[in-house]
Amino acid sequence: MQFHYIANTPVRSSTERTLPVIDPSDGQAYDAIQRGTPEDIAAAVQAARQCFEGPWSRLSAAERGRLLMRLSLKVAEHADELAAIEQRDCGKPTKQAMADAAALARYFEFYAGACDKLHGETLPYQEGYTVLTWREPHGVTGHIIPWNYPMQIFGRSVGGALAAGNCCVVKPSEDACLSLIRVAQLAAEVGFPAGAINIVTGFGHEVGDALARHPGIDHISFTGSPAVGTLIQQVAAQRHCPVTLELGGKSPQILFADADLDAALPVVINAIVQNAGQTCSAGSRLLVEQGLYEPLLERLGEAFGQLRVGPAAMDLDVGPLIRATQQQRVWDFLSDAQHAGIPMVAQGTVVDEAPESGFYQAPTLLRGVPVTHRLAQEEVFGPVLAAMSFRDEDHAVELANATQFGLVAGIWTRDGARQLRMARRVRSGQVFVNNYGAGGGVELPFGGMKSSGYGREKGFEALYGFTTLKTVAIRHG
Ligand code: TXE
Repeated sequence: MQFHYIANTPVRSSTERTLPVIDPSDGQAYDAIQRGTPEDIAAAVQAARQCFEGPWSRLSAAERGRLLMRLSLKVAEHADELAAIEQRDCGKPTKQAMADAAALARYFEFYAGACDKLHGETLPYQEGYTVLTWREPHGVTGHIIPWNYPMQIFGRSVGGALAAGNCCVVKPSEDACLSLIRVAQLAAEVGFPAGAINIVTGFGHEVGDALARHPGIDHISFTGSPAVGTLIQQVAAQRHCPVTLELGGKSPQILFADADLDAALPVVINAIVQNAGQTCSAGSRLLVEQGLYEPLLERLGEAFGQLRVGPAAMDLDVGPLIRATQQQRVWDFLSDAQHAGIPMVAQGTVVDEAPESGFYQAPTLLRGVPVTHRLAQEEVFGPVLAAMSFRDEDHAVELANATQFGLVAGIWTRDGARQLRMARRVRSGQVFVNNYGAGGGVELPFGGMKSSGYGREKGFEALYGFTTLKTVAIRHG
């Protein structure tokens, strides 16, 4: 049985109700979490506020940094344990789960070093004045985390917020909370004061909503679906609470005829099958210059055909999807494709060892996907790659920008001038040229344009979002 973690203490839900924890590899329940309530959120916010106004505010930036560094080392020490927890909870193949644990340690390391580098400025003003700006923490920040990369998203969001001097209330996804409860315990062990990191588990419409509405939350960081992002924004707007939203994408991989295919193909495949395609920055659209289209699809089809899907512990190319409704969502997209006559080029194989009760989906390559079809417009969040061809650079830009999203883009060409032109013209928060960093790059600011959201997490840039700026004008004499 798992508990909330509030003020460094395991806490039961005020109603003592629980929710099952399901292993996506076999669909069976193996543990239980607390089904939190608005009262539990209120308790967590109070603990965070007391910490923010008490022990947390007495720490210097350097001391905060040392604590974060201790947590980074502790996470690294417990990487195997955390990866094993995440693997079972989310259905991640071992390599992916280990990479996530390593990324979590790296986020804390990065933000440990950033704490005492964040500073304001002195500004020119009228004669006889000194004007300063101070970067102050918001206070208590709320973090609503999805199930696809719990540790990584916790690292980038909570790591940045703590570094900037905030205390945090975290609402993990009801589908994946176990690793985060453990990380909060590790934080207590290395000396984080009670209330700096608080975890309340439960349903989004119950505790997530209560968190977004709570007047004691001074900033909300949300990663999830556009629909829930809209709700959070509406709720937060009623009390003018600042929000950072990361709402996913339909990111294009754009291949010109002069691309280095040996370099591109493994990256293109990984960008859509990593975490079974349940990645906000998944490269889910493949735009290929006409002359390259047929030979590329042939090579890619062969590679897709060799991909193997199975239980997380088998550590194959792809693990299960998170839950039955996500599997159904992918099936719906594929059945729509079939009805629309969109040809399937190739599909991987679900291995015989995969229990029927698990949530498996073979990676699927589709070709000739019309730009207006929902497969080219909406986030599938499964291992489905939609290929289409383009005539020239203008056409590539038109297709790349023809969705509501704008999170990441990959551009593959050897032509240096075209690399820069394309990087400028594609509307997305990140552009990778001759590489594709799905989820990677702790140092690199990350966030979207258009319906992919706004605000930036990761990198030093995130610290600006987790602070508010105060201007102090002092008249001399
Ligand atoms: O997301 P939800 P779901 C996309 C992806 C996926 C789809 C649906 O396309 O197929 O969203 O996934 C909490 N008030 N992404 O339904 O519901 C919820 O408990 C406050 C992309 O799982 O948005 C969880 O903690 N919070 C994305 C978090 O929101 C609420 C990652 C995300 O869940 C809430 C996940 C409410 N009313 C899904 N309702 C990405 N950008 O990476 C739910 N939540």
